Amino acid sequence: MTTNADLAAWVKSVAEHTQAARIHWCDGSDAENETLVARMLEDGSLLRLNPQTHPNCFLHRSAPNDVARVEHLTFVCTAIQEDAGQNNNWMAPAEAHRVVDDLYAGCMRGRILYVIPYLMGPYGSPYSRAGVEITDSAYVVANMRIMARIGARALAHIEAGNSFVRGLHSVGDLNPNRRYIMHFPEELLIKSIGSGYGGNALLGKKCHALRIASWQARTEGWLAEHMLILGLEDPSGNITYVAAAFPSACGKTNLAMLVPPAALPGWKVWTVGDDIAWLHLGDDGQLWAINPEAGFFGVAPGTSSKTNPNCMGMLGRNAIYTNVALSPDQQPWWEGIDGPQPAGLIDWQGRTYDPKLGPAAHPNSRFTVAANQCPSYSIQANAPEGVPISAIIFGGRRSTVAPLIYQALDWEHGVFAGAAMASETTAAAVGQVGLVRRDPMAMKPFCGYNFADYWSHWLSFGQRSSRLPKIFHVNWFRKDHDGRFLWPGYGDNMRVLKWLVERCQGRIGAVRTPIGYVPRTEDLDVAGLDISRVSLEALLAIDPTIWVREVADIGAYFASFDARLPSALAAQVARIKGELARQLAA
Ligand code: OXD
Ligand code: MN
Repeated sequence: MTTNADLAAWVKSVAEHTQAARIHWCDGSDAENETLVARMLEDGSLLRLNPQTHPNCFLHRSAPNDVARVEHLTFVCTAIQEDAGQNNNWMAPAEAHRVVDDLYAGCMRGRILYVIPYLMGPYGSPYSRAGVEITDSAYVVANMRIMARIGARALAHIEAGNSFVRGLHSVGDLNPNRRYIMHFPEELLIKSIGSGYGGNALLGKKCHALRIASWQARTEGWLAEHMLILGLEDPSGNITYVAAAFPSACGKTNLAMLVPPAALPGWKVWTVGDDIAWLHLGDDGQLWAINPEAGFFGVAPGTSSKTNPNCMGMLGRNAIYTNVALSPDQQPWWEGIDGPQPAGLIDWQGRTYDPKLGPAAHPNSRFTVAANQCPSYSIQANAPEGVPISAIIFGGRRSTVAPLIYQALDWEHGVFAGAAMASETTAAAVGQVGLVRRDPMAMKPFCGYNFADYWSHWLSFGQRSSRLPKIFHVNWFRKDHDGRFLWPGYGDNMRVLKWLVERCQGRIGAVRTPIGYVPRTEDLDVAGLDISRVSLEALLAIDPTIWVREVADIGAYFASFDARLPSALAAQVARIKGELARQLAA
């Protein structure tokens, strides 16, 4: 129950409309979690994993048609369509309410309605924001308990008079034809039905902390971004904080927890967040970042002690796994995990594993685990003021075109580099994998308003401060002519980050090219790495002929935003085109 009359009235009206059997206000306590887990073990929505090897760990198998975010069923419902922009599906608010409200009618009959008050961001931070999710899924409650700060303190924050985002979620009948993820930014409201999958159902994450928060951030002068946050400690003990945006399933979690190679002694990475950053301009003119989340909802396949030892170090306890495979001794298993594949695997759908039926673990199978279990968790991760960001990284998955790293010439060019980002699609969203699509700032699925206005908002920071972070672009995924990755990636990405830190500290040179500052091959520390000079040159090469095509493509994409496109971005296209033409003519 609550003393907040608006909240009480909303919960009451939802309970009546959905005909929930009863209402449970979540307090986030261990006892509550134990009751919910026991209930889920009984109804089969959770399976207990091996308590010897994985204490307090569980497996959840979602409906096979409900395994990823559904961008085509995700809507931003603003009063004026252009405010949502061509980057979002749009429906008029009144119609959207009607469509989903019809589906909510009676949808919780015989079920418990859980009310989850939650806080996104550290306790006591002026940047933290509250929300309340109503859901009929105990699995959602258990995941929200890990991913956000739920319960009494969040409710107290709301009852103290702070605004909150309302999120209504029901698994409905899990029919994809009756599945919608609706956002009403003008009402600070989310309505989601028909899916129990993470990004569609854990409403604090993508729906609130990105889509609704990005809208709020524009009106209030801050940024809500799809970015990891990490601290890079150099051998002198100095920590440079970096925020990095990559499209889904491009290794953000691995990068956030990177373990530097032994050949770079004295370097260390501290994890603040792996998915979302809220960035505010401080009185000192620096951008300060908090991670609004309290846990990780990471992609399991490919995670191993080689690709992410820190992650493996936190996955053995208190974790919820979704759609991974199961070994005969009840341990979670996925493609790419350490060791040989055990005989007698059960696949993610609960069938005896048969390679003819596909992979054992779903390619978008996940783990949910508390951030404070991470061995590299930063002591600054809960600092109310956040951490000061010295560099922003944009990155994509590109087999060709983009070099291993470049630094933007200035803020305006950096915003261009982010807006022009492109990446090959992955399994994190429903749809064809491996197509190149423009994914500005990795926010294509998550920006709650018109991208053209979003880029103007980014550019406006250039007028507000002269102490903004430097902006870089990276591509770990460049391939050679035979389709082999040129760069080893994972821990060795620290070598690229070392150059970045040294650029921030003004200690290392670079070559000025039309697309930005690129390291000379000798500037990258490849001590102890088996890589040829030819490969290094290929990784750093900028082919002006290919870039002429790339910039034409970027220009055409920008032009589709018509008159709302900020002129500074069109000017960057013209500048780069001109410089490339002069280079080709020389
Ligand atoms: C995620 C995603 O789950 O980006 O973080 O899809
Ligand atoms: Mn993400």
